[in-house]
Amino acid sequence: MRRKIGFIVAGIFLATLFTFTWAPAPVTAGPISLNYANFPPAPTFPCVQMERWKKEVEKRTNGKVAIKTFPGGTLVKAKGMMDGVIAGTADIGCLCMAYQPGRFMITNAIALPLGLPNSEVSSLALWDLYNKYKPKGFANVKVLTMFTTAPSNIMSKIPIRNLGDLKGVPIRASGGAAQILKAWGANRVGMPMPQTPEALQKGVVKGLFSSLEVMKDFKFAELCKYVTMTQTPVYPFAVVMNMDAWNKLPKDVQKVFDDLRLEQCKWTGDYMDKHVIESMDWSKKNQGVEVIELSKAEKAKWDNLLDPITAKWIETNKAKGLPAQAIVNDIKAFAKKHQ
Ligand code: DTR
Repeated sequence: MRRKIGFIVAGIFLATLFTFTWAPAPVTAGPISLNYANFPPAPTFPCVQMERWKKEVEKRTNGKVAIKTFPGGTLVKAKGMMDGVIAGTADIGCLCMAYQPGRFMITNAIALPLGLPNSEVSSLALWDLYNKYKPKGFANVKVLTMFTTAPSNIMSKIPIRNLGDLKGVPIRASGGAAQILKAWGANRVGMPMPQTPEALQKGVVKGLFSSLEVMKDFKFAELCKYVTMTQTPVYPFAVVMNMDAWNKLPKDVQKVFDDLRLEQCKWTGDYMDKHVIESMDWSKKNQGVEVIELSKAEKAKWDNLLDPITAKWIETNKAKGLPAQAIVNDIKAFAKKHQ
């Protein structure tokens, strides 16, 4: 009896050993699962474009790929997005380049006050700019798409009808927009968008400088009853993927992602432009927001103060070895092409 049990135990042992050492690797069932991190809340445009991309990917790969989305900075926060993706905390992440301005010098040049007309045109120009210069800042990731916001305007609790009204007023903005607000005499306060609602509520700032879809998406229209139209600058965004995660994808899935790059750029630009209109209709009708158009003479004063900014950017970056003048010329030419 003992011998019999001994044989059975030995048999089980050998069978187990064989299974684990010699059996072929099991075929992984189910879809490839990827995490996609985003920093602002779900109803905002970076997350709306994320959900659209997820839907398209899942459809076009016939369910071979499943995207798990994390809005609201739950997986990676605004300023840590690029490093979070490089480290693999998230497979994919959406970042606002203005939050790390020194890191994305070339693509951030699209945020100079160049009078770009709308999100669709400037998104396509940004995509051309990225493809022409392939900046080092993106060398360690796979770029899945890029896009920009619509042009920025001042949203405020107090009416700003001229430069005098803006003098010393604390206004929240990030990145290159800081220099613009400074040139106009405002007191620029820097922080990423997700911290802005609290700063406005607490009165740390009296307004913000951004594209106008946030009036509805963040309900800023409930606090900011005035919008002063300046229509500059746009902000560039990128969606990037961890390089190892990218390299592990089957070729047919990589093709789906690649085919979506330009399409997603254009889709987001178009969505943004339409959503700004919706947001302002809602703000005026439901929240009684007043839109202030500067007179021609007043606007000329504001514009004159911005003229030196681009010239200074060219000079500083030329000294650092960047083809700065060519970059600015290219942005203008790309925008003209897409207009
Ligand atoms: N204008 C930039 C970027 C930005 C514009 N709309 C949104 C919505 C959600 C997050 C960021 C942004 C900014 O002011 O931060």
